[in-house]
Amino acid sequence: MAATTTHFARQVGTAVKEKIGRIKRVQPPWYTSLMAAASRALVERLPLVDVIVEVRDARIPLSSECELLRNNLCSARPIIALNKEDLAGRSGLQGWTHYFRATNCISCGVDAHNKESIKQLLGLIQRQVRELRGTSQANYTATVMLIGIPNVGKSALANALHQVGRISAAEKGKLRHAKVSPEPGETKDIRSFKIGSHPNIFVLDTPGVLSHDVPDVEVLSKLILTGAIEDILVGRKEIAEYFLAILNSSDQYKKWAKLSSDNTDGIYHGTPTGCLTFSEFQGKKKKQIPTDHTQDDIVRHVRGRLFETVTSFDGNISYEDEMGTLITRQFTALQEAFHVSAECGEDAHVKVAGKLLNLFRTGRLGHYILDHLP
Ligand SMILES: Nc1nc2c(ncn2[C@@H]2O[C@H](COP(=O)(O)OP(=O)(O)O)[C@@H](O)[C@H]2O)c(=O)[nH]1
Ligand SMILES: [Mg+2]
Repeated sequence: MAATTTHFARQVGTAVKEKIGRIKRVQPPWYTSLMAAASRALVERLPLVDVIVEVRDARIPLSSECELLRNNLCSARPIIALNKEDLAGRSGLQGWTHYFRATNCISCGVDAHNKESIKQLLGLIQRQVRELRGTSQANYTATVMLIGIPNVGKSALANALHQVGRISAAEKGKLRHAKVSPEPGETKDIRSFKIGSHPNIFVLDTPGVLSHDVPDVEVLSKLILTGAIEDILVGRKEIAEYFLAILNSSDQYKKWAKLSSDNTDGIYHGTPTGCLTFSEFQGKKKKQIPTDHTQDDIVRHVRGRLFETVTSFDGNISYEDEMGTLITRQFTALQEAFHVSAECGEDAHVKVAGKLLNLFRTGRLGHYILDHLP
């Protein structure tokens, strides 16, 4: 990570650490009594399962390591599933899967929303099960545990494996659903889903677990940016500033030259050039039909403005204060791109930050891997 980016990461992590220090709780806010109970339940179950799939966020292959697993040795060799491959970029992940394989782990990139990708993960699980089963009878039953920090996509993977897995037509008719949510901490219990017959394979979806120790500030900021820890511990604006520092130091924006207003191929259908007043915005909103198409226009407009602001900036972004100046300009430019009314005053930048983070977290502002290969 570039030195300037580290500065913005540290700002987020330090703000959170200070807040935790001020509230003087014994445990950090994410380590709820539910998480403590879940951690105990997982430690008890770990020795009983046949295959462990450690689900990590592909954008942070190291920072999303599940500490509970590191501290509790288990007989099974875990499969490290780098989920959300679509957000990290497949090519960037290759080095990581090689790295994990070199450390004697089985590893693969996964996209929980892609059937082919799920089939590959299922293949790895079945291979492990076959090795364990050896020559035992056909009614052999294996249990696979999905384990990881919150929000890495364990429940989404459990659902996808359950859908894709080889189970009878009658069982397919009664598919169960684990709750999937963009907020961390939604899975409260360990639940089992059938993902194969002959041999029977069951996958356990589990609640996300984090350590009760506060991690290093940079890891903390990455966990917040990627959504493993809730935003409430620090202002959204600071998190979005950190994201903009990453974007400005990356190559992602360079792909968006065609979307800048110097290159209007009729791309900004109906987007305003000036700042809208609140009543103008309300009037416009009534006329708009909220479709994905509208969203796409906003995404294009946002990308274009980001490209313009970085490329027209004549300061040196390797200095923290100059990166800060660029980021302030970007907030102002994005206010218009996101149709945030100037009347929102101070709140305008917070609104922009929330919308920008949403686009980053849903992969609409490019691919990012925030950790560095050791
Ligand atoms: N883009 C993308 N989003 C995913 C993927 N897997 C899960 N998600 C999203 O990540 C969020 C957390 O997923 P969830 O399964 O509830 O995570 P859990 O807390 O680990 O069970 C949800 O908004 C999911 O839709 C993936 O492979 N790609
Ligand atoms: Mg879950």
